[in-house]
Amino acid sequence: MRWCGQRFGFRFPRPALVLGVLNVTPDSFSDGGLHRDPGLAVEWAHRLVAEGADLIDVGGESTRPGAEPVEDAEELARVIPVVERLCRELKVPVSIDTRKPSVAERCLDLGVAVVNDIGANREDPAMWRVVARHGSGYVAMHMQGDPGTMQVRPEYRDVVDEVAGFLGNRLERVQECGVTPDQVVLDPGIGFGKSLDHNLSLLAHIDRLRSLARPVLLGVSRKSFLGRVLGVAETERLPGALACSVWAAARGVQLFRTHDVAPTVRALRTLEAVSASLLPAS
Ligand code: HH2
Repeated sequence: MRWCGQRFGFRFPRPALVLGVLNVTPDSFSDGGLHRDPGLAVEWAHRLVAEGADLIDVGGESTRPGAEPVEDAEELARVIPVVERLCRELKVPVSIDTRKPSVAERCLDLGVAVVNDIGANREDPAMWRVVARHGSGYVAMHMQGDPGTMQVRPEYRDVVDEVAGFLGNRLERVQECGVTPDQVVLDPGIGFGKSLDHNLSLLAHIDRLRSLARPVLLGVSRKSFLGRVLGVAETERLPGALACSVWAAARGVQLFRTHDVAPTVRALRTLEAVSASLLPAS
């Protein structure tokens, strides 16, 4: 299996890929305000790459539960100075975490390789046309509702079935707009319109997404469901995130979005060393 676009290409099986998170927002739930100065943001991205990040995922709008939407112009003003420099300076692909076709398009013009679309639940195909036109990578993430209200009593008949069905449907819809399957990665959207039980069920049965025959991306880093499991604040959630990532990697998940690149890379490399010593079942 391949995941590729005009500016990047990865072939699987291969060691798991790690996306380093770079939020240039004032209000992201765990790193809001830390990277608002473009110079510091770029420095941070270089550090994440040195720690082993395979891609850098830049976000200019917080999508934490209860977040208010940000205007296009404001989001562009936040991300463009950083994206411009990262596309020139980094040796790894840059991805843009946005729901807005206008932001995606501008970033792709500057050299961004991947659109990470947490708003893949939309009905308007404008974003998919942008991705098709630029031949970029595309992450389609499941979200029930919108960040403003998504955590108000999320409901599913069968969360694993519904999320898998949604992602399969998006894979078809994007192709209708000219995006090829090779460009697409699928993400169950942990924490996006899901209760604690929904998140845990999705993780427990994450291997069911393999039937979609596309690489799967997981974002658990510092998320509140870990706080509920462990009873700890954001700064103390790394062991929980590593446990989930290793669990998922052992079940075939290939991409991990994280704020904590070095420990995530080390945990995944350890798992891969153990797996490489597995004897075939007799
Ligand atoms: N989670 C967040 C943002 N973008 N993208 C994908 N594909 N998958 C995720 O799970 C995901 C995502 C939320 O994390 P963060 O960026 O740290 O927070 P905020 O939305 O507050 O900026």
